[in-house]
This record gives sequence, C-alpha cells and structure tokens, in this order.
Amino acid sequence: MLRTRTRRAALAALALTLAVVAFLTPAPSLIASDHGDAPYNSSDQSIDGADAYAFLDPTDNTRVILSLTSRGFIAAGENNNFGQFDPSVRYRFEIELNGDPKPDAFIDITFSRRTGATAPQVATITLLNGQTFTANSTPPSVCIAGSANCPPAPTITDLGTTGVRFYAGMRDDTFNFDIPAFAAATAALRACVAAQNPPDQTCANNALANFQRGRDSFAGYNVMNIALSIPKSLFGTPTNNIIGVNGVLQRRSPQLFLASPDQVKPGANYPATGFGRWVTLDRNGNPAVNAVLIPFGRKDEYNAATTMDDAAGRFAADIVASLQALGTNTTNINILAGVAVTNGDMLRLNLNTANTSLGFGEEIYSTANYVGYPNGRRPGDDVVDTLLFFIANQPSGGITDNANVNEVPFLSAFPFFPPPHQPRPVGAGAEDLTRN
Ligand SMILES: [Ca+2]
Ligand SMILES: [Ca+2]
Ligand SMILES: [Ca+2]
Ligand SMILES: [Ca+2]
Repeated sequence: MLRTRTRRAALAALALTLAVVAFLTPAPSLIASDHGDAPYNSSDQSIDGADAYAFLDPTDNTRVILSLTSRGFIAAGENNNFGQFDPSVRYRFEIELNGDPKPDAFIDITFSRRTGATAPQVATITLLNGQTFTANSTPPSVCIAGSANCPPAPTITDLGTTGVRFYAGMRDDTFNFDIPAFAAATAALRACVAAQNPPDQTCANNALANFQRGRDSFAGYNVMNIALSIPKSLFGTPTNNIIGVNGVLQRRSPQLFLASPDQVKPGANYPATGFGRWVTLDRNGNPAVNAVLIPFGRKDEYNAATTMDDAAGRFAADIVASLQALGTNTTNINILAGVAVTNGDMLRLNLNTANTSLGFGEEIYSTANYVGYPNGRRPGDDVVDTLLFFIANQPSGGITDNANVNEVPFLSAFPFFPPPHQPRPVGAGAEDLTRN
C-alpha cells in the first residue's frame, strides 16, 4: 500500500507520468459505471448515461461494436412506461483517431417523439462521414417471461450500403457491481489508511470482507441501449490502429418546457424541445471515474467537461487525492490517472487486437490472453474487479467484489446485449432476479 506522501509529491509524480504513460497504452482504468453519478443527471434520467462499450465483434473482427446505455434501473413491470428515448436529447459518440484528447469525428443519434405504447420511435443517425439515415427503434415490451415471442426479436437496421447496422431499444443492463459493498469497503479502507499508511493488513482485510456479500445491484434491471456494428474501414487509418470512444448525452440550451398555458389542450404534446447549441450534460468514457474519484461538488462539472479539460489536468488533483485516500501507491495512481487525464477520459480500443469473446467470466489478472477492458470495453468485462486490482496495488491472485458475471446470457450475434427482463411467471424458477 501507499507510503505516506504529500499531495504535492504525488502531483509531481503525476506530472512526470504524463510524459511516460503514453507508452503504457492501453492503460488500465477506473471503476464501475455511471448510473445517477451526479446531482443533475440523477434528477434528469433521460440524460443519465450509464455505460459506453467499444469492442471488436467476437464473431467478425472486421467490425467494431459501439454501445451507449442510459436510463438505468428500469424495473420489468414498468418497461412500457419508462422504455423510451428522449426526443430532446442528442446521443453522441465522440470518436478520437490520432491519439490526442480531441475528438475527430462523431456519430449522432436523435429520436422522434413516441406516438404509442407499442410504436417504434424513429432514430435519425448521422455517421462519421456526415451521411444521415433513419431507423426504427425496438418498442418496449411487457410480457410474462417465458411466454411465446417474449420479448419480441430486436429490430436491426442496415444503414444504406455503409455496412453499418443499428439497434436502439431496451436491453438487460450488463453492468455488474455490488454498490453497497463497494461503499462499505472503500469507507472502511479509507479509515484504515487514515489511521496508518500503509494500512494495517488486518484492518484492510476486514474492509475488503465487505465484498463477501457478492450481490449484483444491477441484476434484474433494464436499460435503454443504442448499439451500432461498424465496419472497421469506416474509421480510416487511426494512429497506432487505436480509436478513442466517449459516449455523451446532450440537450440544446436553452430548453423549453410548456412555454404557455395555451399549450395545455386536448392532445397537446408538452414541448420539451430546445433551441441553440447542444450542451453536454453527461459523458461516459471509462466507467465511473466520476462516480468514484471526483468529489460530490464537482460531479456535474465533470460530466459537462471535455476530454481536453481532462488532459489539461482540470481534475487531476482530485483523482490523485481520491486514490491516495484509498492507499493506492504512486505506480498505480500513475496507471489509473493516465487513463482519465493524459489523453482524456475515453475508452481506447486497438482495432488490431483480435477478440473472440464478450468477456463473460474473464478477469484481467487470471484470464490467459485477456484482451478486454481497458482495451475498449466488452459487455462482460468485469471493470469493477479491474479497478479494484489497481486500487489495491495489483495484489497477487487479484481481488474481486464477487459480483462478476451477468445474471443472464448474452446473445451470440449483434446486438449481443441480452433481451430486456420481463415480469416473472408464477411458480418454480420464477423468482425475481433483482439483488438489492
Ligand atoms: Ca451518468
Ligand atoms: Ca484527435
Ligand atoms: Ca444484467
Ligand atoms: Ca466484479
């Protein structure tokens, strides 16, 4: 664990690292996820991004799968009411192509208003080259799990002759993590470090014993998911064959909500549209940098900031301080901070690293030939255990929160993410899958 050192010394080490960490690509990253990670998006669920994913199609490595999820914790019985994309939100993939913090291309998705409980929304998709297409979303469904055609098959659309395939609709949330155990373990670990640094081993072991709970706070819940399958060739020739991906959610500023009482009339749609420029209100690069390492008072600011802000060191001191408080040593602070600071907080995927898996059941510290997160991010990658591994200074044998695999299987073909949970039938084997 970390020897006592001042923040100033750690920052000096970080500054030194900024020149060095580029050689560590792909560098390991931070924790968990991004559901309700800041005060603003906790009260504006449509703008609350949950996770971004970027990985090579394990069945066809000439394709890149990108995904952005939002509106987490949809309970199956409420699929219809909550299963929609907000027509006043722009869902954007920022794509980075030359290894710096500045995005070089974009994929934008917006949706039409919802016109009926079972009617699809029409997505408008603008690809990296500016070409624009439309495609139907998959409407939400509520059916009793196990009944015929339940849920219906996902709607997948080929976008013209580009080779791009598009999906948008509700899916199981494949992120897994024991939120209460993590909170208890990290609070106890901070107390150990505050009392003695490096911490007493018994104290640290007792802190980590909180993970014996092993419950996945996300099991049994659905999330809205936008997924694209994109031929690698559409990314051109990125530097070192590595692309950066940052999923952002934006609204126009200002927004208009029910501007006049005259608009309350039979059949009126409440206008939740805006005008002016698009403003980023949430972003999803590496999972849960904001949720775990940024102080509460700066979480909204972090979500609105850019990857260029990250690289300028805007949040570096907070990230270093949060890791020091957990006893993370300088070597591992540098590895972790490098991901969220040096070239901005985004996923980095090497398009030349062969991938044959969705990551289900794999661990960075024990799986032979592991090629998952922090090389991009696959739906099954155990990003929490990856974070814990570096926070705990790479213990031999690894470290786990015991919430390691998704509760339902993945699909074997695009969009790969499992179907949405449905209300349970009565009888044996019908228990609710939520694990709070
Ligand atoms: Ca979020
Ligand atoms: Ca760039
Ligand atoms: Ca799940
Ligand atoms: Ca885990």
